[in-house]
Amino acid sequence: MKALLSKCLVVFVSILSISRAETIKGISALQGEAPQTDGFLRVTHLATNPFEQKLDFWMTPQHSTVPIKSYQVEMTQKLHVVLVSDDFRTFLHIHPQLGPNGHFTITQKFATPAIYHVYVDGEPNNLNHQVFRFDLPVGNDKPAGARVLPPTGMGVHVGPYEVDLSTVRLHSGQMEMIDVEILKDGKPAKDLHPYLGVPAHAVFLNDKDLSYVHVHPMAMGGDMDMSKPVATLPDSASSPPEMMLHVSIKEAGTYKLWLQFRGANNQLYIAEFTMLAS
Ligand SMILES: [Cu+2]
Repeated sequence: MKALLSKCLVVFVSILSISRAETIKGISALQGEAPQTDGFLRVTHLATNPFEQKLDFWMTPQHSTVPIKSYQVEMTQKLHVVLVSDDFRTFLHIHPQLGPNGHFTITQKFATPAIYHVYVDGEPNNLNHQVFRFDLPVGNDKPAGARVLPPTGMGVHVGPYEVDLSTVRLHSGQMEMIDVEILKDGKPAKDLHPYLGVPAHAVFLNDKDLSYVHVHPMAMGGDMDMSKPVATLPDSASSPPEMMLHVSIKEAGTYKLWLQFRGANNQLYIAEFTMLAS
């Protein structure tokens, strides 16, 4: 027993000695908005597996070192984290858990080496959305080079579904409405369910400055009063195949849109579009 303990201790100490941690200050990434807090990420790289990293996020009032402890629950979570590889091919949406010290932590496994752009999106201390971007090298610290966003058209296939938008061309500086329809076997899908309380989640990233826009389509025909907070739906609810996406893009450019929704058997799907904002 004693021998085992000392062996464990040796292994533990050697892991400690080869893991390294660094703190990265976040870049404000919510398009068109000035930040009201600062954001930080402490990442612990474990040399035992470069594709597994411990992530620790926190926000502070500006120019402070004291983590904020209070966050609003939004779309069923206190912090939404989106990770996108530099080539825009990999998209992950995760939810670290808030501890009493104001730190959100999660251990994240990555499948492919890349620089990941990590966006944290939360509403601390009753403020509006604060979004920060961190650039995290995972097993590779070279940028992917120029991102190629091939035109997708207005309809894409994902799993058994076809997702159709009414347009992939937007006008910057104004509120646009995009109809979203999800089909299965050529007919409006009847087996959709909310994901994190809403029919779908839409994240737009600008392919040049990496600015972030996150919106949630609303059920067509439902209560579309945008002045009210969005009511979240339970996972068991059914979700309509027709939705309306209100989005205001502030900068002209090319965007990738990831539209995430939940279909039959609790399965998540991501429909990917290239959008052009003039
Ligand atoms: Cu989320």
